[in-house]
Amino acid sequence: MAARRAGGPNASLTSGVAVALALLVLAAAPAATRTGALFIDVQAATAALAADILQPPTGLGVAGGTTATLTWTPTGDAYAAGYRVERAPASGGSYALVGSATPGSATGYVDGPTTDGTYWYRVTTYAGSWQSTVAGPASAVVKVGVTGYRACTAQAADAGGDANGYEGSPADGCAVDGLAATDVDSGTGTGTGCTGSGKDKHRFSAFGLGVPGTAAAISGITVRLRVGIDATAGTNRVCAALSWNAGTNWTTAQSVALTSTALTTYSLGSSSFLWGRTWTPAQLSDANFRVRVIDVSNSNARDFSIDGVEVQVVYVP
Ligand SMILES: [Ca+2]
Ligand SMILES: [Ca+2]
Repeated sequence: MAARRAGGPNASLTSGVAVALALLVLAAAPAATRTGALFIDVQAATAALAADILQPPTGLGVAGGTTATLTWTPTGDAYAAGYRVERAPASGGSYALVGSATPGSATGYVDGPTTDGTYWYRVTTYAGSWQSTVAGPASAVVKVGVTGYRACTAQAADAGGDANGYEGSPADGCAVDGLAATDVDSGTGTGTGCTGSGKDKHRFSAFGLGVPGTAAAISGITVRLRVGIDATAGTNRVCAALSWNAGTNWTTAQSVALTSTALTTYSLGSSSFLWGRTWTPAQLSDANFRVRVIDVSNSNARDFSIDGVEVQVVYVP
């Protein structure tokens, strides 16, 4: 047999066989082993294969605060592409992927949960579809800014429909206490949109949200309504829009279908939903912030009851 020469036809053939063999080894390796074959020298006269284990990062640490700041020492495997970060509400799981850090020399990741809590993290190294065993878990306490749900303490009917909003015991529409304000035979039209002029509307205010003026950002606003109707036939829903300047301008309304005659709690928005705009703390003050509730039904015989209107704001302290 002729001697092989680097770069010659035989060397190419040998390399090609080695590549094919490497692919076979990788394809055949069960994912659970997290090991594979590494093709280590494509220039040599005879290409070499070596088994290797992709190593996780070491020294995983997490610092708490308004975010969770992860740090680690990178893997020693130069072919690593990056790291996957998983989070769980307890050390035992269940873990879910929250993000990744690249390249393989990366040394950390910042995660921003939107609710207070103790969070557990673990990190794996990846290279293609190849993944290391886990580093961690390690935990940190994250405290974001959250107002808790605050009920309104003032309200007034708006124009539209019967022009009297919740005309029955309107003050009962703020605190959730089982006593409800009523809007009987709501509206003057049969449209089912939130913006129809024939729909009864009522504005609620003075929530005492108390978002500090030093807050760095507003993350989300949730409106919680406790509403009932006299019958569920047809199309029945409640819409809510927000004002940041005492009712001069309003956001696009969000809506929810009403599914029960009993007083039922419905949420609009979320801890990460901003109703289509960027807010400042001052715009959430009692002087400026308003919630407009719009009762919508295709029947003008529909009666609406509202026990409470509450708002929760999540912010970055
Ligand atoms: Ca009314
Ligand atoms: Ca009430």
